[in-house]
Amino acid sequence: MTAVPAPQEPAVEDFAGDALAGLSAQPKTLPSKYLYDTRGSELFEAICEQPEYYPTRTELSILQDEAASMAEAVGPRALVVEYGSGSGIKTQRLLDALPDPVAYVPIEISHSALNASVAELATQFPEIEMLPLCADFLQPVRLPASERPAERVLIFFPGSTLGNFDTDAAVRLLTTMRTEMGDNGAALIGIDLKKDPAMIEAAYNDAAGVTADFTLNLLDRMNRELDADFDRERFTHRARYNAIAGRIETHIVSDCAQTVRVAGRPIAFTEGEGILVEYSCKYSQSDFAAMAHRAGLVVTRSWTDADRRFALQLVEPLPE
Ligand code: AVI
Repeated sequence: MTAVPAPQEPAVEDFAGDALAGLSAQPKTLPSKYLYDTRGSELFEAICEQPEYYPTRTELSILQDEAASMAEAVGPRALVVEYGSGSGIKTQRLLDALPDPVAYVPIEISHSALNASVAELATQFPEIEMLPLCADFLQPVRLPASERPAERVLIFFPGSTLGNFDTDAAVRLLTTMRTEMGDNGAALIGIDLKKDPAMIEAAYNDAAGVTADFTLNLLDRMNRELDADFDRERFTHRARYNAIAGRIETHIVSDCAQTVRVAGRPIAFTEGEGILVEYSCKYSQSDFAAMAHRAGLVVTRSWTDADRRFALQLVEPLPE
């Protein structure tokens, strides 16, 4: 299966430019998308296996327990679009549950990740047309037409990846979904719910140190790719829940005053100074409904686990 490039090629990421801009800003930041090089993606898979990291297994259990009800709400012959292609088992559960989906369209910027995910699904679901699209899902794309006519578009965005965007960016992404789904479409979105802060913090500070390794891998990546000279031993992972903003804020914190070179430029750190590398926003049902409303969408169904840790929300266009 060959990936269909979007009409406009995805922009090449400018890691050096983004890193230097973020590290020169006050406070220092780095875009969270750079956490996912090959090693970072492996470490993220390992995070999902940690006992403290409840979102993945909770979302999977909802997909399993509520499959029939989701199938009924979505209906037959959907064209299933997935933003990103990193969620193999969740996609399988959804495609298994839906009645006669006509096509699967993963939208993913990395050719290799796209091809790997589609190769596996194509053998498991030979009757579903695979239409991979190599593009940045943050930009609106024209969806490919399936051979068999689709009843409606269903956009699948699991994993609470929406929570890695701040509210305005999340609303922009929901607005893109609203455009892409058309007037008859829907989106099924995984969100992590607000709960006991201790449980949330534990999920981002696992005892085995896998999340710390994932975060600090960004320093190794800059050393490799940007000719930087970070000493990992002089930095610490810190993930704290900000209850007012309702989000985990992950920082890489400098243990001492030091100057590091990145792409030939000196970057000075004071002792205790942090680089913000990720937000993981947690929502109440009403927080999410308000964001959806700003994007012209309404929550028509919501499925949660018994402990109300996580939710899968079905959103559809707001009636005119
Ligand atoms: C991908 N994303 C939804 C994860 C999260 O929970 O925010 C990334 C992650 N970062 C640390 N642990 C997991």
